[in-house]
Amino acid sequence: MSAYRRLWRTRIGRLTLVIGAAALTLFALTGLASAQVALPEAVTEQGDSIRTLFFVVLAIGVIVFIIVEAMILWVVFRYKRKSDDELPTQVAHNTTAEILWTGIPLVIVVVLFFVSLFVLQDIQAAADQDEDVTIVDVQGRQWAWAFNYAVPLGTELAESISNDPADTEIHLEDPSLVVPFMTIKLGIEHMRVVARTGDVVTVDRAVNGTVPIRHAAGSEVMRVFNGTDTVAEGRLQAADNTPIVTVPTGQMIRFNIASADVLHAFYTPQFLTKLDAVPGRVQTLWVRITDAGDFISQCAEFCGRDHARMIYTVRALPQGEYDAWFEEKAGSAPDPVEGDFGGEDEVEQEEGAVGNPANGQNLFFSLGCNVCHGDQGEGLVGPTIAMTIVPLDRVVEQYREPLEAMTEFPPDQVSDEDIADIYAWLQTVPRPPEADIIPSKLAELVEAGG
Ligand code: HEC
Ligand SMILES: [Cu+2]
Repeated sequence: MSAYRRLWRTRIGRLTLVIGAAALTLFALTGLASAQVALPEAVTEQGDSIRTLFFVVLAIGVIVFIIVEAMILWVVFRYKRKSDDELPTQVAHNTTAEILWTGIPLVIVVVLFFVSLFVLQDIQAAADQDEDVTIVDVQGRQWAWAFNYAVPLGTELAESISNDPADTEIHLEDPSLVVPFMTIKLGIEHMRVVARTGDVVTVDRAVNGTVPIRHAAGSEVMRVFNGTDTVAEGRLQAADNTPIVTVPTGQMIRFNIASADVLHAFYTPQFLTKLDAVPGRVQTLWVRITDAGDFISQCAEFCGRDHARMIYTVRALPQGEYDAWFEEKAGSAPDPVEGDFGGEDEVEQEEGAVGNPANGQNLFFSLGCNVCHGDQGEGLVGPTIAMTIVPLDRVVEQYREPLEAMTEFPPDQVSDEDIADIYAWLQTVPRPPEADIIPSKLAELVEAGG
């Protein structure tokens, strides 16, 4: 200790100590880099731009900091009071200094303004007209994510429709291509087919959190399919057990981000950017991913009780692997359906089933069951629930007190009758082939209990 005290007595010694302590502190702080306090490596072109901008700003900041601190220290030591009767020279005005301390910051701010503007343009730029683009419709809702993709249905809109959500009757060049419960897409708007009478197709508009917009005759009609994968079924919490959105590397990707209820945010740290999912509008995030891999992501806008469960994974595959994945997921278009369908009376009712299946079907989508169980109850993050063997009273219990990761539905939100209606509808929906069944713990429990 006394060695330091001796050093502190001389001016040069004190300077050495102060600078030494500062250097040690900075050195200690470098340890934070490995603790992920630093910016993650970017895996997108847009993220690279943001990262570069960050370091440009940081470098300017560090240079300004060092100069200012050095000057402060210099003034403190150079002009400290040496004796009581000796005052330093008093300076009242210095035009050069004033021009400098106004001019230099002005130049820095103007430079930063333009650099940021260029980066902003860079990261908001859409794909070129002739470029191939992968479009993923992202839907956030309390408390899950669904990732939808679309393929051309092979028909066009025959007459324009307005942006009025009450405008629900549409005409297609070939209406037989739409089948019951199918979700179609026009522009960015999702619509669910609920009925068809003659060639009038009745749709529920702006589902999945999209907004109603005007569509001109001749607009291409797409068939939407849920492309959400999961690492393992039945759970949402664990980071290795999340919904997966699959995308290609190298290609421009357009994420259309929507919310069915409250604010959520689509946030992948390695993209170095995040975008809110805002109810009533569809936001666009463009990225071009450069590195293949799985990137753990998380809803980044507090959205209620189970916000922490809204983890998801962005899986970037090389183009070839992605194409194979897409083809398998998209499957083939369902066979055309002749004649009318839909409306309350026409939904087939299994013998002995209770409840109103048409109401059940509407509830299934409006409550967001499809986000976790798939549009046909085929199972996704949650188990397969089409034609379940679990009896209705046990299913009611599941809504009120879920076994594990399912959202809880109290009676004021979904009545017992509503549950019976959903159950009735699910009993009319064909089960997927045995190989694709997502196993149900509840069914196991019920079977074990006899
Ligand atoms: C956040 C995702 C999520 C949502 C939303 C959700 N579920 Fe579930 N559901 C699950 C999971 C996961 C399970 C497996 C058991 C558990 O974790 O509670 C499950 C289990 C079930 C079961 C028991 C099935 C069995 O055989 O084991 C039924 C029935 C069911 N859900 C119906 C529904 C209905 C109907 C809705 C809409 C009102 C709904 N779920 C909404 C995730 C969800
Ligand atoms: Cu959220």
